[in-house]
Amino acid sequence: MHGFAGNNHNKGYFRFRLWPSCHQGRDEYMKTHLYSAAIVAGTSAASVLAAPTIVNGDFNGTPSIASAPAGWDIAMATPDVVNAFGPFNNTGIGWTASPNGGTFVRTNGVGNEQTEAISQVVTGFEAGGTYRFDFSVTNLGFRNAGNGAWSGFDGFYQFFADGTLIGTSQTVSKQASSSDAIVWEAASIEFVAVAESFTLEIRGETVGAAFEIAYLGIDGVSASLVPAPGAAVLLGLGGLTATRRRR
Ligand SMILES: [Ca+2]
Repeated sequence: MHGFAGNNHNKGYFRFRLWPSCHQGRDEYMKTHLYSAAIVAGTSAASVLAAPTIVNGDFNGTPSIASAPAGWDIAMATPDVVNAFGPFNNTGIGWTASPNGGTFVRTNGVGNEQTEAISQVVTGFEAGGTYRFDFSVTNLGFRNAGNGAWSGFDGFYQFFADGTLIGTSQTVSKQASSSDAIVWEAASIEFVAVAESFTLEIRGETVGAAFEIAYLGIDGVSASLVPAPGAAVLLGLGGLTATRRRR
């Protein structure tokens, strides 16, 4: 990067190329090329708007109790990184993989400060823009390894931006028995960003009271811009207006 900006030979080369040496006048040339630059700038702005960044939304990692996948922090209590065999799968059958595949995050929704959550400072959003998080959720239930009891409340996921609730998933229920395969459901939330960067917290919750635990799984979190109707056209017009003012 520094080589390009600081290289006088390159600068001179581009000056030579920018200024025409033949019939076209300098003013006329600049009008044409500023016009083109405005169009390009409008296109670039649209690309930036459409590129929010979540690191390791796949929740890739090594199965581990009381941990968060790479790129994520433990926000509350003790979430787990798990694969088909757990930790905490005592059912005797592997957990079905999510559409995202690989490892996923298991969070207990406990209904109090022991509720489990992960977080990450995400970037690339535009204040005022409408965005959508897509992800997969499941209710794992819990089989007691000792007496085989099958327990677990219904639960759901909450998403927070800098501590403000921005969306809630549908509620998911455990299967009828511990020998039934878990089922993943597609989920999404939409929200209006208030800043370019914020702390995204993903928290499991239970429909029950405190300590009535929902044993939940989540995987494959991605973010995308929800285009406003005509947004690209407005950006293009903005570029043209700026060019006219400069003339
Ligand atoms: Ca995954």
